[in-house]
Amino acid sequence: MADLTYRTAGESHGPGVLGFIEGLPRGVEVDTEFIDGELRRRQGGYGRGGRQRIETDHAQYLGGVRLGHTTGAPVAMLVPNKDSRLDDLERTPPVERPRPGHADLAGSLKWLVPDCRETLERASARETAGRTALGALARCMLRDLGIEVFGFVRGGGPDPAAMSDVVVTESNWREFRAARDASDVAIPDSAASEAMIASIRQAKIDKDTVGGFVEVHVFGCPPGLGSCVQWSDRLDARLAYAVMGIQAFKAVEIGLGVETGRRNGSQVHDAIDYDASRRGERNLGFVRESNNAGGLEGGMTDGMPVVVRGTMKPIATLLRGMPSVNLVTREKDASAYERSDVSAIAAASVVAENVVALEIARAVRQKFGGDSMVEVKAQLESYLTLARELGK
Ligand code: EPS
Repeated sequence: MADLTYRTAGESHGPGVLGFIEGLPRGVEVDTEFIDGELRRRQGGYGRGGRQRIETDHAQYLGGVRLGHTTGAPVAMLVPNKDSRLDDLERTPPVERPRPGHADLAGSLKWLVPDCRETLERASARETAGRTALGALARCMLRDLGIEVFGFVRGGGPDPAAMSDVVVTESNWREFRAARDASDVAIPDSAASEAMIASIRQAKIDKDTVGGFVEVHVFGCPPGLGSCVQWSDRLDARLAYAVMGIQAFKAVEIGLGVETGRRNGSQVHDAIDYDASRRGERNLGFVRESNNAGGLEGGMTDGMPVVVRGTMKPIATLLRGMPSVNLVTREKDASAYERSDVSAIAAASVVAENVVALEIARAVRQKFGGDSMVEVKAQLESYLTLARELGK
Protein backbone atom coordinates (compact mmCIF):
# COMPACT_ATOMS: atom_id res chain seq x y z
CA MET A 1 0.00 0.00 0.00
CA ALA A 2 1.71 3.22 1.04
CA ASP A 3 5.19 1.86 0.52
CA LEU A 4 7.37 1.96 -2.51
CA THR A 5 9.42 -0.96 -3.78
CA TYR A 6 11.40 -1.43 -6.95
CA ARG A 7 13.34 -4.18 -8.75
CA THR A 8 15.19 -4.60 -12.00
CA ALA A 9 15.92 -7.50 -14.35
CA GLY A 10 18.02 -7.96 -17.48
CA GLU A 11 21.54 -8.71 -18.67
CA SER A 12 24.04 -6.32 -20.24
CA HIS A 13 23.82 -8.04 -23.64
CA GLY A 14 20.30 -9.48 -23.29
CA PRO A 15 17.22 -7.98 -24.95
CA GLY A 16 16.95 -5.13 -22.44
CA VAL A 17 16.82 -3.87 -18.87
CA LEU A 18 13.48 -3.99 -17.05
CA GLY A 19 12.47 -1.79 -14.13
CA PHE A 20 9.45 -2.48 -11.93
CA ILE A 21 8.14 -0.05 -9.34
CA GLU A 22 5.15 -0.49 -7.08
CA GLY A 23 3.60 2.10 -4.78
CA LEU A 24 3.48 5.32 -6.77
CA PRO A 25 0.13 7.09 -6.31
CA ARG A 26 -2.29 7.74 -9.16
CA GLY A 27 -1.75 10.98 -11.01
CA VAL A 28 2.04 11.33 -11.23
CA GLU A 29 2.62 13.15 -14.54
CA VAL A 30 5.14 11.00 -16.41
CA ASP A 31 7.65 13.44 -17.92
CA THR A 32 9.05 11.12 -20.58
CA GLU A 33 11.46 13.78 -21.87
CA PHE A 34 12.93 14.20 -18.39
CA ILE A 35 13.18 10.42 -17.87
CA ASP A 36 14.85 9.83 -21.24
CA GLY A 37 17.07 12.86 -20.50
CA GLU A 38 18.30 11.16 -17.33
CA LEU A 39 18.97 7.98 -19.33
CA ARG A 40 20.96 10.05 -21.83
CA ARG A 41 22.96 11.71 -19.06
CA ARG A 42 23.73 8.30 -17.59
CA GLN A 43 25.19 7.21 -20.92
CA GLY A 44 27.56 10.16 -21.06
CA GLY A 45 30.79 11.33 -19.51
CA TYR A 46 34.42 11.39 -20.54
CA GLY A 47 35.98 7.94 -20.19
CA ARG A 48 33.03 5.86 -21.36
CA GLY A 49 33.78 3.00 -23.76
CA GLY A 50 32.42 1.99 -27.17
CA ARG A 51 29.12 0.59 -25.86
CA GLN A 52 27.56 4.00 -25.42
CA ARG A 53 28.00 4.78 -29.11
CA ILE A 54 25.79 1.77 -29.84
CA GLU A 55 22.97 2.45 -27.37
CA THR A 56 20.44 5.31 -27.34
CA ASP A 57 18.58 4.51 -24.14
CA HIS A 58 14.88 5.20 -24.03
CA ALA A 59 12.20 3.95 -21.60
CA GLN A 60 9.09 2.12 -22.77
CA TYR A 61 6.13 1.81 -20.39
CA LEU A 62 4.64 -1.67 -20.21
CA GLY A 63 2.18 -1.11 -17.37
CA GLY A 64 0.85 1.36 -14.81
CA VAL A 65 0.81 4.42 -17.09
CA ARG A 66 -2.20 5.72 -19.01
CA LEU A 67 -2.54 8.98 -20.96
CA GLY A 68 0.74 10.25 -19.57
CA HIS A 69 0.10 9.67 -15.86
CA THR A 70 0.48 6.83 -13.38
CA THR A 71 -2.70 4.91 -12.59
CA GLY A 72 -1.68 3.67 -9.13
CA ALA A 73 -0.89 0.21 -10.52
CA PRO A 74 2.69 -1.16 -10.62
CA VAL A 75 4.77 0.49 -13.35
CA ALA A 76 6.93 -1.69 -15.59
CA MET A 77 9.56 0.01 -17.74
CA LEU A 78 11.78 -1.48 -20.45
CA VAL A 79 15.03 0.02 -21.72
CA PRO A 80 15.85 -2.11 -24.79
CA ASN A 81 19.48 -3.07 -25.55
CA LYS A 82 20.65 -2.61 -29.12
CA ASP A 83 23.79 -4.65 -28.42
CA SER A 84 21.79 -7.80 -27.69
CA ARG A 85 23.79 -11.02 -28.28
CA LEU A 86 23.64 -13.02 -25.06
CA ASP A 87 23.08 -16.42 -26.72
CA ASP A 88 25.56 -15.85 -29.56
CA LEU A 89 28.60 -17.79 -28.33
CA GLU A 90 30.84 -16.43 -31.09
CA ARG A 91 30.19 -12.80 -30.25
CA THR A 92 29.77 -13.38 -26.52
CA PRO A 93 32.31 -16.10 -25.70
CA PRO A 94 32.97 -17.66 -22.28
CA VAL A 95 35.17 -15.66 -19.87
CA GLU A 96 37.47 -17.94 -17.85
CA ARG A 97 40.07 -15.50 -16.51
CA PRO A 98 38.29 -13.53 -13.75
CA ARG A 99 39.00 -9.80 -13.39
CA PRO A 100 40.12 -8.87 -9.86
CA GLY A 101 37.58 -6.40 -8.47
CA HIS A 102 34.74 -7.56 -10.75
CA ALA A 103 32.03 -10.05 -9.70
CA ASP A 104 33.66 -12.71 -11.93
CA LEU A 105 35.44 -14.98 -9.42
CA ALA A 106 32.95 -14.69 -6.55
CA GLY A 107 30.05 -15.36 -8.95
CA SER A 108 31.72 -18.36 -10.59
CA LEU A 109 32.38 -19.87 -7.17
CA LYS A 110 28.85 -19.04 -5.98
CA TRP A 111 26.99 -20.57 -8.95
CA LEU A 112 29.62 -23.22 -9.71
CA VAL A 113 30.10 -22.09 -13.33
CA PRO A 114 33.65 -21.70 -14.71
CA ASP A 115 32.32 -19.30 -17.37
CA CYS A 116 32.24 -15.87 -15.67
CA ARG A 117 29.97 -14.61 -18.45
CA GLU A 118 26.78 -15.56 -16.62
CA THR A 119 27.77 -13.56 -13.57
CA LEU A 120 29.22 -10.54 -15.33
CA GLU A 121 26.23 -10.06 -17.61
CA ARG A 122 23.95 -9.38 -14.65
CA ALA A 123 26.61 -7.72 -12.46
CA SER A 124 27.29 -5.21 -15.26
CA ALA A 125 26.46 -1.57 -14.62
CA ARG A 126 24.20 -1.72 -17.67
CA GLU A 127 21.54 -2.62 -15.08
CA THR A 128 21.69 0.93 -13.72
CA ALA A 129 19.75 2.10 -16.79
CA GLY A 130 16.76 0.44 -15.08
CA ARG A 131 17.30 2.11 -11.72
CA THR A 132 17.88 5.46 -13.39
CA ALA A 133 14.58 5.22 -15.30
CA LEU A 134 12.71 4.23 -12.11
CA GLY A 135 14.34 6.99 -10.06
CA ALA A 136 13.57 9.59 -12.71
CA LEU A 137 9.91 8.49 -12.63
CA ALA A 138 9.88 8.79 -8.82
CA ARG A 139 11.30 12.30 -9.24
CA CYS A 140 8.26 13.26 -11.32
CA MET A 141 6.31 12.76 -8.07
CA LEU A 142 8.91 14.47 -5.87
CA ARG A 143 9.15 17.58 -8.07
CA ASP A 144 5.37 17.99 -7.83
CA LEU A 145 5.81 18.04 -4.03
CA GLY A 146 8.56 20.68 -4.20
CA ILE A 147 11.44 18.22 -3.69
CA GLU A 148 14.45 18.49 -6.06
CA VAL A 149 17.45 16.17 -6.32
CA PHE A 150 20.86 17.30 -7.59
CA GLY A 151 23.79 14.95 -8.14
CA PHE A 152 27.28 15.69 -9.40
CA VAL A 153 30.86 14.46 -9.29
CA ARG A 154 32.99 15.98 -6.53
CA GLY A 155 36.20 14.66 -8.13
CA GLY A 156 38.43 11.62 -8.06
CA GLY A 157 41.50 9.86 -9.30
CA PRO A 158 45.06 10.35 -8.05
CA ASP A 159 45.39 14.11 -8.78
CA PRO A 160 44.28 16.29 -5.80
CA ALA A 161 43.52 19.11 -8.28
CA ALA A 162 40.67 16.94 -9.58
CA MET A 163 38.70 17.49 -6.33
CA SER A 164 36.30 20.40 -6.32
CA ASP A 165 35.55 22.43 -3.18
CA VAL A 166 32.34 24.05 -4.45
CA VAL A 167 29.78 24.75 -1.72
CA VAL A 168 26.34 23.75 -2.96
CA THR A 169 23.33 25.36 -1.26
CA GLU A 170 19.59 25.59 -1.73
CA SER A 171 20.00 28.99 -3.39
CA ASN A 172 22.86 28.23 -5.80
CA TRP A 173 22.37 24.62 -6.88
CA ARG A 174 20.71 25.46 -10.19
CA GLU A 175 23.82 27.42 -11.24
CA PHE A 176 25.96 24.45 -10.28
CA ARG A 177 23.66 22.19 -12.25
CA ALA A 178 24.38 24.30 -15.35
CA ALA A 179 28.13 24.10 -14.59
CA ARG A 180 27.85 20.33 -14.08
CA ASP A 181 26.08 19.94 -17.41
CA ALA A 182 28.85 21.91 -19.10
CA SER A 183 31.47 19.48 -17.73
CA ASP A 184 32.33 16.20 -19.47
CA VAL A 185 32.84 14.60 -16.06
CA ALA A 186 29.86 16.21 -14.27
CA ILE A 187 32.11 18.31 -11.97
CA PRO A 188 30.57 21.80 -11.53
CA ASP A 189 34.00 23.45 -11.36
CA SER A 190 36.02 23.94 -14.55
CA ALA A 191 39.53 23.63 -13.02
CA ALA A 192 38.74 20.36 -11.19
CA SER A 193 36.88 19.11 -14.24
CA GLU A 194 39.92 19.67 -16.50
CA ALA A 195 42.22 17.94 -14.00
CA MET A 196 39.85 14.96 -13.81
CA ILE A 197 39.66 14.70 -17.60
CA ALA A 198 43.49 14.77 -17.74
CA SER A 199 43.64 11.93 -15.18
CA ILE A 200 41.22 9.82 -17.19
CA ARG A 201 43.12 10.55 -20.42
CA GLN A 202 46.37 9.45 -18.75
CA ALA A 203 44.74 6.30 -17.35
CA LYS A 204 43.56 5.40 -20.84
CA ILE A 205 47.14 5.73 -22.12
CA ASP A 206 48.34 3.59 -19.21
CA LYS A 207 45.55 1.03 -19.92
CA ASP A 208 44.28 1.74 -16.41
CA THR A 209 40.98 2.98 -14.88
CA VAL A 210 39.79 5.82 -12.58
CA GLY A 211 37.15 6.01 -9.81
CA GLY A 212 35.88 8.98 -7.84
CA PHE A 213 33.39 10.63 -5.53
CA VAL A 214 29.77 11.50 -6.28
CA GLU A 215 27.52 13.73 -4.21
CA VAL A 216 23.75 14.10 -4.09
CA HIS A 217 21.83 16.98 -2.48
CA VAL A 218 18.07 16.83 -1.94
CA PHE A 219 16.25 20.14 -1.47
CA GLY A 220 12.73 20.65 -0.18
CA CYS A 221 12.30 17.56 1.99
CA PRO A 222 9.76 18.18 4.75
CA PRO A 223 10.97 17.23 8.24
CA GLY A 224 10.09 13.81 9.57
CA LEU A 225 10.84 11.55 6.59
CA GLY A 226 12.28 8.27 7.85
CA SER A 227 12.06 7.22 11.50
CA CYS A 228 14.20 6.62 14.59
CA VAL A 229 11.95 3.88 15.98
CA GLN A 230 13.40 1.00 13.99
CA TRP A 231 16.92 0.70 12.54
CA SER A 232 15.62 -0.36 9.16
CA ASP A 233 13.41 2.72 8.86
CA ARG A 234 16.25 5.19 9.43
CA LEU A 235 16.46 7.19 6.23
CA ASP A 236 20.24 7.58 6.43
CA ALA A 237 20.50 3.78 6.57
CA ARG A 238 18.14 3.41 3.61
CA LEU A 239 20.13 5.95 1.60
CA ALA A 240 23.40 4.21 2.39
CA TYR A 241 21.87 0.88 1.35
CA ALA A 242 20.68 2.30 -1.97
CA VAL A 243 23.94 4.09 -2.81
CA MET A 244 26.13 1.16 -1.71
CA GLY A 245 23.98 -0.99 -3.98
CA ILE A 246 25.36 0.78 -7.05
CA GLN A 247 27.97 -1.30 -8.88
CA ALA A 248 31.56 -0.52 -7.80
CA PHE A 249 30.62 1.66 -4.79
CA LYS A 250 32.83 1.07 -1.75
CA ALA A 251 31.80 3.80 0.72
CA VAL A 252 28.86 6.07 1.55
CA GLU A 253 28.81 9.15 3.77
CA ILE A 254 26.03 11.40 5.01
CA GLY A 255 26.80 15.11 5.53
CA LEU A 256 30.23 15.57 7.10
CA GLY A 257 30.54 11.76 7.10
CA VAL A 258 33.94 10.26 7.92
CA GLU A 259 35.27 13.63 9.16
CA THR A 260 32.85 13.60 12.15
CA GLY A 261 35.08 10.99 13.77
CA ARG A 262 37.96 13.45 13.92
CA ARG A 263 36.14 16.38 15.56
CA ASN A 264 34.64 17.11 18.96
CA GLY A 265 30.85 17.40 19.27
CA SER A 266 30.83 21.21 19.40
CA GLN A 267 32.54 21.21 15.99
CA VAL A 268 30.13 18.70 14.47
CA HIS A 269 26.55 19.37 15.58
CA ASP A 270 24.53 22.05 13.82
CA ALA A 271 23.28 24.72 16.29
CA ILE A 272 19.51 25.33 16.14
CA ASP A 273 18.00 28.80 15.74
CA TYR A 274 14.49 30.04 14.90
CA ASP A 275 13.60 32.66 12.31
CA ALA A 276 9.86 33.32 12.08
CA SER A 277 10.28 34.96 8.67
CA ARG A 278 11.34 31.57 7.28
CA ARG A 279 8.36 29.57 8.62
CA GLY A 280 7.15 29.07 5.06
CA GLU A 281 10.27 27.09 4.13
CA ARG A 282 10.56 23.35 4.58
CA ASN A 283 12.69 23.97 7.69
CA LEU A 284 9.57 25.63 9.18
CA GLY A 285 11.79 28.43 10.50
CA PHE A 286 14.16 26.13 12.44
CA VAL A 287 17.35 27.34 10.79
CA ARG A 288 20.92 26.01 11.07
CA GLU A 289 24.10 27.80 9.99
CA SER A 290 25.82 24.54 9.17
CA ASN A 291 24.54 21.22 7.84
CA ASN A 292 27.12 18.70 9.02
CA ALA A 293 24.28 16.27 9.73
CA GLY A 294 23.46 16.23 6.01
CA GLY A 295 19.81 16.92 6.77
CA LEU A 296 19.38 13.73 8.81
CA GLU A 297 19.19 13.47 12.61
CA GLY A 298 17.99 10.27 14.27
CA GLY A 299 17.46 8.81 10.81
CA MET A 300 14.84 11.49 10.05
CA THR A 301 14.93 14.56 7.83
CA ASP A 302 15.27 17.77 9.86
CA GLY A 303 14.29 20.30 7.17
CA MET A 304 17.86 20.93 5.97
CA PRO A 305 19.04 19.62 2.57
CA VAL A 306 19.88 15.92 2.55
CA VAL A 307 23.52 15.37 1.53
CA VAL A 308 24.84 11.94 0.52
CA ARG A 309 28.32 11.13 -0.84
CA GLY A 310 29.45 7.90 -2.42
CA THR A 311 32.86 6.56 -3.41
CA MET A 312 33.22 4.55 -6.59
CA LYS A 313 36.29 2.37 -7.04
CA PRO A 314 38.08 2.36 -10.42
CA ILE A 315 36.46 0.04 -13.01
CA ALA A 316 37.68 -3.55 -12.66
CA THR A 317 38.24 -4.16 -16.38
CA LEU A 318 41.81 -3.02 -17.12
CA LEU A 319 43.07 -3.09 -20.70
CA ARG A 320 46.50 -4.02 -19.31
CA GLY A 321 44.93 -6.86 -17.27
CA MET A 322 45.67 -7.87 -13.68
CA PRO A 323 47.28 -11.05 -12.35
CA SER A 324 44.64 -13.78 -12.33
CA VAL A 325 44.11 -17.50 -12.79
CA ASN A 326 42.33 -19.45 -15.54
CA LEU A 327 39.36 -21.15 -13.86
CA VAL A 328 39.61 -24.23 -16.12
CA THR A 329 43.39 -24.84 -16.27
CA ARG A 330 44.19 -23.18 -12.88
CA GLU A 331 47.25 -21.69 -14.63
CA LYS A 332 48.33 -18.13 -13.86
CA ASP A 333 47.15 -15.74 -16.56
CA ALA A 334 46.27 -12.06 -17.03
CA SER A 335 42.59 -11.26 -16.40
CA ALA A 336 40.30 -11.17 -19.42
CA TYR A 337 39.61 -7.90 -21.22
CA GLU A 338 36.06 -7.06 -22.17
CA ARG A 339 35.24 -3.82 -23.96
CA SER A 340 34.69 -1.41 -21.08
CA ASP A 341 34.94 2.13 -19.72
CA VAL A 342 38.08 3.86 -18.39
CA SER A 343 35.87 5.80 -15.99
CA ALA A 344 32.11 5.82 -15.46
CA ILE A 345 32.13 8.35 -12.63
CA ALA A 346 29.87 10.86 -14.42
CA ALA A 347 27.35 8.10 -15.11
CA ALA A 348 27.60 6.94 -11.49
CA SER A 349 26.58 10.41 -10.30
CA VAL A 350 23.38 10.15 -12.37
CA VAL A 351 22.65 6.72 -10.93
CA ALA A 352 23.30 7.95 -7.37
CA GLU A 353 21.01 10.93 -7.93
CA ASN A 354 18.20 8.63 -9.01
CA VAL A 355 18.56 5.91 -6.37
CA VAL A 356 18.61 8.60 -3.68
CA ALA A 357 15.38 9.92 -5.22
CA LEU A 358 13.82 6.46 -4.93
CA GLU A 359 14.56 6.31 -1.18
CA ILE A 360 13.22 9.83 -0.61
CA ALA A 361 10.10 8.91 -2.59
CA ARG A 362 9.69 5.77 -0.49
CA ALA A 363 9.93 7.77 2.74
CA VAL A 364 7.39 10.28 1.38
CA ARG A 365 4.97 7.44 0.57
CA GLN A 366 5.40 6.00 4.05
CA LYS A 367 4.79 9.30 5.83
CA PHE A 368 1.98 10.78 3.78
CA GLY A 369 0.18 7.74 2.33
CA GLY A 370 -2.68 8.45 -0.06
CA ASP A 371 -3.77 6.75 -3.27
CA SER A 372 -3.65 9.76 -5.56
CA MET A 373 -1.33 12.75 -5.97
CA VAL A 374 -4.19 15.04 -4.91
CA GLU A 375 -4.37 13.17 -1.62
CA VAL A 376 -0.58 13.09 -1.12
CA LYS A 377 -0.33 16.86 -1.65
CA ALA A 378 -3.20 17.51 0.76
CA GLN A 379 -1.55 15.30 3.41
CA LEU A 380 1.79 17.08 2.99
CA GLU A 381 0.19 20.52 3.34
CA SER A 382 -1.84 19.44 6.35
CA TYR A 383 1.29 18.06 8.05
CA LEU A 384 3.29 21.25 7.36
CA THR A 385 0.46 23.36 8.84
CA LEU A 386 0.41 21.24 12.00
CA ALA A 387 4.20 21.28 12.32
CA ARG A 388 4.30 25.09 12.02
CA GLU A 389 1.93 25.21 15.03
CA LEU A 390 4.17 22.94 17.15
CA GLY A 391 4.10 24.04 20.81
CA LYS A 392 1.49 26.77 20.22
C1 EPS B 1 30.28 -2.95 -18.10
C2 EPS B 1 30.95 -3.10 -19.33
C3 EPS B 1 30.67 -2.22 -20.48
C4 EPS B 1 30.08 -0.93 -19.96
C5 EPS B 1 28.85 -1.34 -19.18
C6 EPS B 1 29.30 -1.89 -17.88
O1 EPS B 1 29.72 -2.76 -21.38
P1 EPS B 1 30.15 -3.59 -22.66
O2 EPS B 1 30.71 -4.86 -22.12
O3 EPS B 1 28.90 -3.82 -23.49
O4 EPS B 1 31.16 -2.77 -23.40
O5 EPS B 1 29.84 0.03 -20.95
O6 EPS B 1 27.97 -0.30 -18.96
C7 EPS B 1 26.90 -0.18 -19.82
C8 EPS B 1 26.68 -0.93 -20.89
C9 EPS B 1 25.99 0.88 -19.43
O7 EPS B 1 25.02 1.13 -20.18
O8 EPS B 1 26.24 1.51 -18.39
C10 EPS B 1 30.53 -3.86 -16.98
O9 EPS B 1 31.19 -4.88 -17.17
O10 EPS B 1 30.07 -3.61 -15.86
